[in-house]
Amino acid sequence: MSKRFYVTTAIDYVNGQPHLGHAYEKIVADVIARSRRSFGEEVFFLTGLDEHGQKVQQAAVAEGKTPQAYCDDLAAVWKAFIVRLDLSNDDFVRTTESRHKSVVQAILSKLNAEGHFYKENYRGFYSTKEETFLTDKDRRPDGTFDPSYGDVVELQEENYYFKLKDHQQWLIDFIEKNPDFIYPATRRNEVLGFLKNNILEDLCITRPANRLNWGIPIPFDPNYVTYVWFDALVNYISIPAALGDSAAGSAVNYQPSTINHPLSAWPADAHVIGKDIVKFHAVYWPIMLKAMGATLPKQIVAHGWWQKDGAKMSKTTGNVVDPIAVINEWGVDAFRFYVIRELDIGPDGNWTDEGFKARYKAELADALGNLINRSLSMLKRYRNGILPAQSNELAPDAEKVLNETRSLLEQNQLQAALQSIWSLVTRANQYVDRTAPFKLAKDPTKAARLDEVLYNLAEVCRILAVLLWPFLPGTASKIYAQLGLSGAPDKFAEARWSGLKPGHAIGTPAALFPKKET
Ligand code: ME8
Repeated sequence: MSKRFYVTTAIDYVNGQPHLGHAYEKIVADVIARSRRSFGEEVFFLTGLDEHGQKVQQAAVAEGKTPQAYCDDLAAVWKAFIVRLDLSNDDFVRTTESRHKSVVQAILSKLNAEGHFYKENYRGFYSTKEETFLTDKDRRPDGTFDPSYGDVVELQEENYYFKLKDHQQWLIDFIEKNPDFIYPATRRNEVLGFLKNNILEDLCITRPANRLNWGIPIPFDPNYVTYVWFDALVNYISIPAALGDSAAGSAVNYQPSTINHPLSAWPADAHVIGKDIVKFHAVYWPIMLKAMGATLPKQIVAHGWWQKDGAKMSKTTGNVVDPIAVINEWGVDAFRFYVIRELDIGPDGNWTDEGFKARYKAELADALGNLINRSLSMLKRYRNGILPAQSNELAPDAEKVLNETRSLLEQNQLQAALQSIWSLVTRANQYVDRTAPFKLAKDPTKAARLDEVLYNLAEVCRILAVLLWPFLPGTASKIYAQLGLSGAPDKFAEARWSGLKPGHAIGTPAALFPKKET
């Protein structure tokens, strides 16, 4: 059985509100997953929820619920959210599931038995909001801690620590030898700079159960639960292990009982995450995996953060984008298109309602929508919807875009891939303007030329459906249906010229992106 292409998102804090940033990250991962499937690869796409920790415990108490009941209620909201985004995930992990908890405990037992942990008394500062210990290095010049840490309390407690320092030089060497491990290069350089200029502090991997009990119990010491980040990172390997992946299972010392069709996915090919959690994924996670004896993921794909109207999104100031409201009004594909077209993976992005509407009008309604609609309507009107003889006039343009798009998708250049696809949309719209089929139709001596033009346009529409499928799956399927083709346009190999056969009857054209009065 061949290994699947394995792509993940970060797992979201269950007590947060699903917002634009979460939606963006999931759509990026979905486009990557769908494009690989389109290339003919088998894929495993995982997303899910991070459900443990003090904040969840406190919020549940405040609502008079048990933490599990509180998480179950919110998990339903998140699952509905990903359905609205049209995600093609294969599984959905919740860190409170026993299939995940068993693997976390198996890893803890293994690493403990192999001497990776030690117990130590610590006196210092603690941020509950970030669930992390702070040191003097975290203070601002005036001696205070940044308000983003919330209330910082001084405490003294004994905990278990994971020895990270021993692995520091190995990690530097690994990142240097594997230039694609952290994408894009700006983030890679930041991580290398951090590792070369600081001595790694060992990682505190427990919290005393008498202070925080909403966590995975430490198998070798009942007085402790697992630090939420150690728990959360493990999701990427626990789910494959639980689904019978042998590479994952042997690394984590965990074999599920009976699995009929064991998964083969580890190592992950792409962990898609935001810029704020690069250190967890590019420093702690590789060291955890190395200590376990697991193969490392191929790539950490770190995207930037969205702002709205040039300012941080914040519920308190009301400066937020509600993805569901946008989807309700404009459709999921318009939303998916805007976030990928507007923001390349890496830099920060800025959502403006005006920018969204402008792209909707110019690129979706006037460019793509108009091309499909007029091409198919003219074929219907002038040739009764029947494909004329094959003609190859636009074949070189289509072929160029096809090759370019594939290579850009393989390099995570999703924004550039959309630009490339739109170059074909523009080319075909210019072709309509230049050849003027509505004039040709009036002149019976130009019938052969009109046949050529109509074939070329319909075939470009079909190829566009295939190229667009990873990005705009609903729209791509509608184009296929309007072309009278059955099945989904989900195979990249079918984007080769001459898929439409002469004599084929198309379906009924209909507007894909209705114009709106705004
Ligand atoms: O960090 N723009 O969860 P989370 C773009 N549970 N992306 C954003 C964003 C924004 N404005 N705000 C957040 C956690 N994100 C942990 C992850 S993984 C083992 C554990 C991204 O709900 C953020 O960068 O706070 C992260 O990748 C994801 O949303 C989940 O954030």
